[in-house]
This record gives sequence, structure tokens and C-alpha cells, in this order.
Amino acid sequence: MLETSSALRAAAARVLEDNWLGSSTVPSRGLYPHQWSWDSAFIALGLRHLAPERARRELVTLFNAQWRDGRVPHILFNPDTPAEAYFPGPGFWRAGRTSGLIQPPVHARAVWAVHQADPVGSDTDTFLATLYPKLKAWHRYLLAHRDFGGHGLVSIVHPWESGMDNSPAWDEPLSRVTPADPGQFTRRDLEHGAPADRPTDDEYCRYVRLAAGYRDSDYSDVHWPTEREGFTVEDPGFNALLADAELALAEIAVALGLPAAAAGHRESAARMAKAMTERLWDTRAGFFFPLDVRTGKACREYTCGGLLPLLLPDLAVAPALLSTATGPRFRLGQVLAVPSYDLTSPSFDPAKYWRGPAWANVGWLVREGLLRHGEDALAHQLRLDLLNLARWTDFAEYVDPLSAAGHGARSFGWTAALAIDLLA
Ligand code: 9YW
Repeated sequence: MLETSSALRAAAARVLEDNWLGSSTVPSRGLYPHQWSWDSAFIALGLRHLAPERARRELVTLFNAQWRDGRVPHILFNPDTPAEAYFPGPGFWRAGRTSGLIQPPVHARAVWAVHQADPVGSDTDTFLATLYPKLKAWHRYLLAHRDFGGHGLVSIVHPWESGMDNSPAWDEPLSRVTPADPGQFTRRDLEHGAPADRPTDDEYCRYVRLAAGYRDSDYSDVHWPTEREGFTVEDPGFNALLADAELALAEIAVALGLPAAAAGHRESAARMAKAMTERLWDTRAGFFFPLDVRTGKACREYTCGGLLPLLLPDLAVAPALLSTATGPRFRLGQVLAVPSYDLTSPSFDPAKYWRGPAWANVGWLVREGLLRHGEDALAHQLRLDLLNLARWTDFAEYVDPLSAAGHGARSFGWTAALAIDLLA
């Protein structure tokens, strides 16, 4: 048991050392042996306290794989990892060393935090000046190519893009996707974890069908979404993270001496917050629900993605959202960390991936949101929970928010990295 803070920090540092590939970090040696987009951003938040140059390297490596259209791919494959270690691998995506999907845009926030941890080293490496145009192109891709709803919000085209793969919020839109033939592929994830804690085969067949359809259109967003069967959803989690990333970009622009650009980023964040409140907020429910752009209907499930707009400092509906967060559905401050799904739902499952367990990255983000709204006591409790859960479970990928039992991979990258950040 890692009784002291310094023992916990040292153990977390060892996880990041063991998961380091030389220029980036794997989320997990066995289950996820490549570089993942949003994992790298969270991992950099921890690395910055241990070795800021490694944190910078982590992010620069990811952005070196950015596509010409600006998208930052959700996986950057490690050429030294055997092809059969992960499915879907590079042979499936046919996109060189990357996948063609994306993940939530938490990078600008990470870049700014990494810079602040070591401004002198960062300036010497021209870290901000190198990444600012790349971050701008990334956000431009999202806002220009993925606004299928036409109201200034980004649509995701696959559940994997939310980072919350089998969230109950995706059940309805996913039910309209024809599953791929299960004989066409082999799930490698099941070799590393309890199948009951992972998405089902039926969900995987639908994920594969959607990803193959996007791939077969050469990852074109031009004819999307009307011309093909598909999945097109405005996710409050993804959009809140982009609005927050625009605020981080404003801080980066100020540091680079670009005040007019900074004002533009702030306006963009404000526009997104307004659009989210108009389109995704449900006043009676006191919650943000994803919007299924294909049907125009809300995906009315209370999932942790709907709590992420708490990151927006000027959010007028924050008191109502906080009241849902502390109410029976999430019981913030009464259960451990942040459940990924509605505790009152009959389908709540405390062990199953994004259908109940608490995840360290979501807990870390919600804590940031609580601090921004002056909820210091709740934020303090959440910090203690996240540190205890990391300590008790050997940095598990996800945990039961009621019993503290660990699930999924151990020595998990962002669980370790964010513990280091919370200890700093
Ligand atoms: C998968 C790597 C990724 C995370 C996602 C998580 C999971 C990949 O693992 O997806 O194969 O299912 O849902 O958020 O980035 O840690």
C-alpha cells in the first residue's frame, strides 16, 4: 500500500517510465500499446512535473502526426508493436501510421499547462510557437468540417470519438447502424481484460461498421452525414472541451503577443457556450444531453459527458447542473469520484467501462470545473477520492464508484499522470 504521498508519486512516476516509448507514452503496455490522442494530453499534465521536456515531446510527437486537413488522429501507431497486438490496427485504417477518427480536443489546455510548468525550457524549445498554429488548425478542422448540425457545434461520427466508447448515450444512434460480420475481425482487447467489463461483441460489430464506412469514404467529411448510414452526434463533453481549449488557446495567444487572436478565441468559446446552452441544455432535466443530428432528438441519458460543461466559467446554468451533479444521479461528494453513468438507472453497471465506473480523467476535469465555480469543498473531496482510488487499485483504468474495486488495465497512463498532477 502506498501510504505516503511521496510513495504514491514515485509509483506513478514508475508507471509513466514503464509506459514511455521514447517519444510518447502508451496508455497501457498490454491493452493499448500505441499513442492515443487525449491520453497523451492527460499524460503530459503529469509528465510536466517530472520531466517537462518529455511532456513537450509527448505532445509534439502527437502533432507531428496531424493530418493536412488539421485533424489530430485518435491513435498514432507504434511501428515496433506487432500488428496483432491491437485491433483495429494500421491495416484496418489504411491511413499510414494513424487512425482516421479523432478524440476530444484537450490538447490546447495541456500545451498551456506544460508551458507554464517550465516557461524557460518551453521558450528555448519554441514549444508554444510551434504548437499554436497546429492547435489552431486542429480547432479549425473541428469547427469548419464537423459542424454538421449547422449551429456552431462539432459532431462526432463514431462513439470512439467521444472517448467514452460504450456510453449509454450512444445506444440509440448506434442501434440504427448495421453491425459488421463478427467473423471479419478478432477483438484483441478481450485478451487483456474481463469481457464483462468491456463493450459487447454487438457494440464492437457496430463500431467496426461505422469506422469502415468512414474509411471507405477516405475520411471525407464533405458528404457526411446525409449520404450514408452513420452516426452524427453533438456531444456536450466534446464541445465543452473544445470551448475550454479555445480559452486555453487565448492564453497561449496572449503569451505569444497576439492579443487580437486571443480575443477571437475567447469569442469562439463564448459562441460555443451559447450554442451548447441553446441546443443541448434541457432545463427541466437540469442537464446537457447529446443531440442526435440525424433525428434532431436528444440522447436522454445522464452520462458524465453532460457534466463537462462545468469547465466553462461563465456558464449561466452552472447552479442547475451542479444540483444534478450532487443529486441522486451522480451523488458527487457522496460516492467515490464521478460515476460515468446515472446511478439511478436500472442499466447502471459499476464495473462496465463507460456505463458506470469512475474514470480518473473525467474526475480530474470535473474537479477543474468545480474549482472554476467556487465549489472548493467538493473539489477537495474529489481530489482525495482520485488519489485514494489510484493508490488502492494500482492505477486502474476505471473503478467502481461504490466499492472502490479496480477494473480494466492496471498501471494505466492517465490514472498515474493525473495523480502526479493532483499531488503537485
Ligand atoms: C478502445 C486509450 C483509450 C481511451 C478511450 C477509451 C479506450 C480504446 O481506451 O478506447 O480500444 O476501446 O474509451 O477514452 O482514450 O486509453
